[in-house]
Amino acid sequence: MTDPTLEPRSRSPWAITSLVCSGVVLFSVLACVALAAWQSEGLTQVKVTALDADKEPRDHGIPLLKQKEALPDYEVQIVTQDLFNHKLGARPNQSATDGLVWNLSSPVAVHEIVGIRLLDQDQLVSDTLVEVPFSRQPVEIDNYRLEFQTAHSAAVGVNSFFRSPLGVTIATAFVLAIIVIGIGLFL
Ligand SMILES: [Ca+2]
Ligand SMILES: [Ca+2]
Repeated sequence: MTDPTLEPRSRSPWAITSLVCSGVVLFSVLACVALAAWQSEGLTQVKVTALDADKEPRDHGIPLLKQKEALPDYEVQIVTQDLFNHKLGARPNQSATDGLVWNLSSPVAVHEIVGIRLLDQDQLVSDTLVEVPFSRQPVEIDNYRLEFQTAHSAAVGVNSFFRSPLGVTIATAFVLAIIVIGIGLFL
């Protein structure tokens, strides 16, 4: 790589170092863009459909008493690699036979998702009904069909870049290269 603005005769060790550092900066920026684009797919919507209303959980089985309240209280959680539970909230007293939809206000990167969990919320401990890995195809398990929608976004890509060890390494190389170039300018 030759830079016409640099005269070979006057090239000091610092000039070579800054040239190398400029290369590192350029490479880091390109790697950031490439990795961010590659990891930019985020989960935006979860749809849950119960296949058989008779098999949905109920809070009690007493006839005529509070039939509306007895309906299931579905809740969806997204579990990510850092074992963080993204709680999407509950839908109290609603059957899922017509399909219930949860939209994510901030999409979760799909490559970070370990599982998508459907629960029936309860006053003490919510019961996990099913848990499935992320899938681009609809998943049918037990009494439920789960469908997922995704979208690509720069925010998801950049966030997951800075959370990955490779991203942190590249960002560190970028910062060090900038510091070295900065020192070189003052010498
Ligand atoms: Ca209920
Ligand atoms: Ca319940």
